[in-house]
Amino acid sequence: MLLLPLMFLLPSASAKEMELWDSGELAQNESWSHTFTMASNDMYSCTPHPPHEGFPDFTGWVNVSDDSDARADDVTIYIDGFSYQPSTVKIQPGVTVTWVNNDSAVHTATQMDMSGDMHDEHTQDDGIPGFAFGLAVAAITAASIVATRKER
Ligand SMILES: [Cu+2]
Repeated sequence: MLLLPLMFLLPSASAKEMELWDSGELAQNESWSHTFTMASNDMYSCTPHPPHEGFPDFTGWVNVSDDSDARADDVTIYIDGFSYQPSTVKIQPGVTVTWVNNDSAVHTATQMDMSGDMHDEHTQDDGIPGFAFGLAVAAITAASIVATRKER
């Protein structure tokens, strides 16, 4: 009986793997690398200098696909003059991207949360109904256990 709600909780475990990637703070000349394994189209920005706080052009895209024009070799993106250069890279799964901060200011390369946006609609939303339904089943199970105990 207890296994049933656990099965419905599993989709929320897979949703956790969708954790957003983040370089953390990079001082001048520091770098950070991330290997992209799955097809995706990730938008990213700098946490201390986000688009909505006066840095509308300080964003980048990492497009991961098997397309013939996607790069198979590892890529370096330079953070220079409050911009990502190049700002868009198109790579194949398995490619490692390295960000190097050339500015004296501290920057990050932080994946933006696109949940609610069409980009990640089905991957982000899948876990939530499963999780809610799992909670409901768990609540009913707990209630029936309590009810059973009261009968004794
Ligand atoms: Cu910055």
